[in-house]
Amino acid sequence: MKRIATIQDISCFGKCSLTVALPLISACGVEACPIPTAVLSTHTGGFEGFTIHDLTKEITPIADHWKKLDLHFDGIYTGYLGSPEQLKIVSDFIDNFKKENTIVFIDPVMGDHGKLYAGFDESFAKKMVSLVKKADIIAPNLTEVSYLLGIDYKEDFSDEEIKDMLLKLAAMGSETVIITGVRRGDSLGVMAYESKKNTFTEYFRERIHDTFHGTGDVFASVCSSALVKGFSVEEAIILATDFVVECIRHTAEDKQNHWYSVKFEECIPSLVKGMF
Ligand code: PXL
Repeated sequence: MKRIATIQDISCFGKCSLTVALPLISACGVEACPIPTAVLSTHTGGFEGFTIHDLTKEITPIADHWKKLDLHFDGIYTGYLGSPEQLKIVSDFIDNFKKENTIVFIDPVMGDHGKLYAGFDESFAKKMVSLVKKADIIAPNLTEVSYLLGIDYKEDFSDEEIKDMLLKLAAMGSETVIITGVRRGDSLGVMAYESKKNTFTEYFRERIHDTFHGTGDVFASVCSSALVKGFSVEEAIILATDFVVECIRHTAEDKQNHWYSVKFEECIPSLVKGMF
């Protein structure tokens, strides 16, 4: 069985980061080993008065113990990281645990819809660039792309502009770049570039006019799991996008009660079908 170490926060209510990654990586048939970087009472996208307890000091001792146990990871998947110090520690973790066959999947979680999440600033975004350089695969949304590349955000970029961004991001060092949340008329999808093959891939689905927190984490969890299981980049993108669309469709009917994330749980059976 393949194994992924996933490093991100645990938001106890709100379904994002680890509370999405753990069940979904497991559902894909991959062993999930979490390093929680912080405990929050909820995610930061719409709840007032959330609490945060930083766990930066725990990361290195956990990594040291894992090193003593000689643990091997087929994938390292990082998501929401809360401080420049955490970026550095996670970068050291990658240096210590990346072996020839380890896939390093970095989702440079920083913002959405043109805005940074609460607590992030432009200097953090600049430092995220050094972590992104360590990745085999990165999966930013367009907000994160605009901060990584220092360009203005807009909702509709042309295909040519997206291709240019993919090439610029690949030049930073990661072999595969996947940009999520690309709009094309009434469709929404992802565009990717694999530098080893020098090929562009894209996958678009119908755009649903509802947005939910946590869908980036759903995409990254499924995509990283599919990749460590040996699916191609194109196959992983299709599996992950179709699952996100299904989750959004399923949740949109109950948006008032479930505005804080998607009801991914009830869609797990179709994810399992695609994975095995
Ligand atoms: O889904 C990304 C994410 C992860 N972790 C925390 C968040 C968010 C998005 O708002 O607030 C704590």
